[in-house]
Amino acid sequence: MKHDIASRFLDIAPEVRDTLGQGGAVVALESTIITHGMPHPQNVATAREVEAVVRANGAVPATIAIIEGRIKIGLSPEELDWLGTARDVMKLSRADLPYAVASGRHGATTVAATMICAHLAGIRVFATGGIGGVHQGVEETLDISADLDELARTPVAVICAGAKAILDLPRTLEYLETRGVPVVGYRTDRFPAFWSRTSDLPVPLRLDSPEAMASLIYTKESLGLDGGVLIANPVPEADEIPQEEMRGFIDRAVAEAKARGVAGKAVTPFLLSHLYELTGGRSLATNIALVKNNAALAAQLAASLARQDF
Ligand code: PSU
Ligand code: MN
Repeated sequence: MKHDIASRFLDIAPEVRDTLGQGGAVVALESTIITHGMPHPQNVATAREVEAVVRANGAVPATIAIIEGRIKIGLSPEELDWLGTARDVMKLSRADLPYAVASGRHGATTVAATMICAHLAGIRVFATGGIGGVHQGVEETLDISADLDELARTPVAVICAGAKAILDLPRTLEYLETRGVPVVGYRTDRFPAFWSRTSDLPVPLRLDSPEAMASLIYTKESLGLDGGVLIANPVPEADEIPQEEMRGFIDRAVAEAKARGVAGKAVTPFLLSHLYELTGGRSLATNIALVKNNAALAAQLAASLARQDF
């Protein structure tokens, strides 16, 4: 545990606490994907499956959410079920996490907030779907996800399938470079675009095994370099929606969001649900597949870090 103060606010599930205490492998999982990223009941089914994938790959899952102001590190099956249909759940990033805790609210953690909570609990690896990034039209809106700055400051490795192509991907990568975040392609030279295995962009760095990534994280920590590492893991080929096919859907969804004046925190959830309609549900099937794929890699990485076999 990072601070004793933090323990006042954290409820760490017994299995997670025991595993961390023994230096074992734990993978943090976010909850915004459950409350704001997928429809019910696929959200709960996916959350369960993702936890099972983490276990099958040698680590203990810790899904993170705020319930009545308590920071939960690891949810019970009942809590997970409840979260799947709960109302009045805030979408929490760095800016509003302490508000939700102080006022006893419920909250789902985004990538940024999940990193903060994972770090407080002593978890070094976190699997998600896609990170937030620089939005298209940033010149007008200044909409840059707090996920990017969190990656620059909090030492948690985030395994994602790249960033959603609803974002401005070149500027997202540029921003990460400026802020000193290592962006590593897993067995790829191209930055993946969430539903699609590749974008047109090269990925800055490349590693081909969980052990090599564990070595990078260990070395970065040993050198006293703070901040996280972003690992970009392409969706499996069988589940992808190729870039050319996705582009038209994305352009329509982004235009619709703009026409309706959707802004701020609502943008990402709106685009995800609109794309679900436009693709006849295919975008969701891909989303589920890529999250599971990321959970497997995250567990392998956490296990390697725990064994120090690099
Ligand atoms: N990836 C998904 N579904 C999601 C998100 C990412 O597949 O719902 C969420 C993550 O929690 C991410 C957030 O942190 O969207 C980014 O939101 P914003 O752009 O408002 O920062
Ligand atoms: Mn935003």
